[in-house]
Amino acid sequence: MYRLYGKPYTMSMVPEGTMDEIGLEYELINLPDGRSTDPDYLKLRADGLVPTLVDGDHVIIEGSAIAMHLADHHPDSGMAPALGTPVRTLWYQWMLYLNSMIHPVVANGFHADWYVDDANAVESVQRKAAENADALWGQINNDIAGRTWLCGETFTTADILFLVEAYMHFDYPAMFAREKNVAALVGRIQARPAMAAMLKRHEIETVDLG
Ligand SMILES: N[C@@H](CCC(=O)N[C@@H](CS)C(=O)NCC(=O)O)C(=O)O
Repeated sequence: MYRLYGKPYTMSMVPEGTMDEIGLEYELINLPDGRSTDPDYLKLRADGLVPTLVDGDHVIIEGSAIAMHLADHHPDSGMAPALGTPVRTLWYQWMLYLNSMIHPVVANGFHADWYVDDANAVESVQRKAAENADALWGQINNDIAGRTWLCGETFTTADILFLVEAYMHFDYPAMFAREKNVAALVGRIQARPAMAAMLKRHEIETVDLG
């Protein structure tokens, strides 16, 4: 059985939601808050962060990479578009864009103290991160006009990552009110039974986007 190391309301929701959508059984181990210093966990993931998936002898880190691995290993789920298709390329684009462009900005806001020595600068990092996040979601909003799901007509892991990143925005109710296409897509994603159950389990205060 898969074993996932995670924490509530973190990137571990991405592989967790992927396994829920596919209908896989897994053991979930929630770690205590903060970077882990447990030597056994550090053997799995050296930076002490979550998530980590143990799949037999195979250890995989990075929430988005784990989700892509799971989707590829369960092709019937349709969670990863078929190799060689334009939708597959779009899937790569969104998985990497959300992971590498949006998530670091979120992390800048949440963990501003990781990025500056001067405690007085923390607030300014947070403010700038918020500004940058708002600008990026505005661009995404224009980009996704008319889409049913992020990659087109099929629900994929990119939608799960989209949901997680949207709900990690520092002021998601205001962002949803401004960015109507983002709100509509998040509304469709969170209406799926597996996604609704996951948001509830993580005690995320959802916005009614129906
Ligand atoms: N891009 C990395 C992000 C890893 C990361 O920043 N994890 C955070 C949670 S999202 C963490 O473990 N933080 C320690 C803590 O806040 O307790 C991934 O997806 O694996």
